[in-house]
Amino acid sequence: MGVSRREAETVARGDLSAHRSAHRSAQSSERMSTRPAQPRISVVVPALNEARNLREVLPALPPVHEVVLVDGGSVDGTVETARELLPGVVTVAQLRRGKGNALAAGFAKVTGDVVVMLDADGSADPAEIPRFVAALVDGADFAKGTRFRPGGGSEDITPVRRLGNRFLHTWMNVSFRTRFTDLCYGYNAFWADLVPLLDLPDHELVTPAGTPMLWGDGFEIETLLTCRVAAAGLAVTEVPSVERARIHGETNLRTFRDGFRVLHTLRTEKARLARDRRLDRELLD
Ligand SMILES: Nc1nc2c(ncn2[C@@H]2O[C@H](COP(=O)(O)OP(=O)(O)OP(=O)(O)O)[C@@H](O)[C@H]2O)c(=O)[nH]1
Ligand SMILES: [Mg+2]
Repeated sequence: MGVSRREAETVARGDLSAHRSAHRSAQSSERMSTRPAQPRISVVVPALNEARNLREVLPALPPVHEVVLVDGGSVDGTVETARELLPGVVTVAQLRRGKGNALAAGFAKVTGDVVVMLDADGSADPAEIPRFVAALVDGADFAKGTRFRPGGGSEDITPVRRLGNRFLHTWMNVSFRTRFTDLCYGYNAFWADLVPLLDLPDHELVTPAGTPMLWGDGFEIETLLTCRVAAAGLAVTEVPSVERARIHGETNLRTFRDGFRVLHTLRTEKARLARDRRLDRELLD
C-alpha cells in the first residue's frame, strides 16, 4: 500500500525528532555512565593580585586532584605565593583579561572529573566543596551555588547588587523558563565532560592591545555558563552557599558596567537559543 508524500514527511519528521532526542539522551546516558562515584576534583582559581588572600584560601582546601590557578598578570607575587603554598599547583597565565577568560583558560587545563570554580579572594569557603561535589554525584550536571536559598547567605553583597541580581535572575528565569534563585554567583561546580558543550570563547585568541574586552571574558561568565547549561537542558541543582567578604584588597567588579554586560549576555544568549531552535526547525522541515 502506498504512503502519501505528506504522510512520508510526517513519518520522517517524527523519526528525525525521535532520533535527535534519542541522540541527546544517549549522549546524556553515556556521560552519566562514565562519571565516577568518587570523582577527581579540579579546583579552578582565577586570581588577580590575590597573594595575601591565597595564604588563607589555599591551606583551607580539602584534598583535591589538582588546583589550577589562572593568573591575570598579577604584580603582587600571586603565582609565587601559590607555588610556595602548594608546590603541585598548576599555574596558567591567561592571554587576555577578565575573569571569564581566566576561567575558560583554566577549564581547558583540568584533568579531573569535576571542575569547581573557586574565587581567590576568600569569599568562597573551600569547606563547601564536598557539598557541590555531592550534588554532582547525586545526578546533577551542574551544581550552582546560591546565596538566596535557605542555608545560603552573603556577608558581602550590597543592597544595589542584591537588587540588580534579583532583576537579572528574574530576567533569566522569564527568558529561559528556569527557576534559578541566584544568577551572578561565582561558586559553581560541574562535570568536566561538559567543557566542550559550554562552547566558551577561544581562550587562546590574542587580541591587539586596546581591544575592548571580549564578550564572555568578563564577570558575565557566570551568566553565560548558566544560559548555556539551561539551553542545553542539563540537570542543575542549586547548592546553598554562604558568600564571605573578600579578606584583603579591592573588588575588580564595577556594579553598573558589569551589570550591563550581564544584561547584554542574557539578551544575546536568548537570541542564540532562538537561532538554534530555528535551525533545528529548518532541518526538520
Ligand atoms: N585571572 C584573573 N582573575 C580575575 C580577573 N578579574 C577578577 N579575577 C578574580 O576573580 C575572582 C572574583 O573577582 P572579585 O574582584 O572578587 O569580584 P567579586 O567577587 O564580584 O567582587 P568582591 O565583592 O570584591 O568579592 C577573584 O579571585 C579575582 O582575583 C582577571 O581579569 N583575571
Ligand atoms: Mg570576590
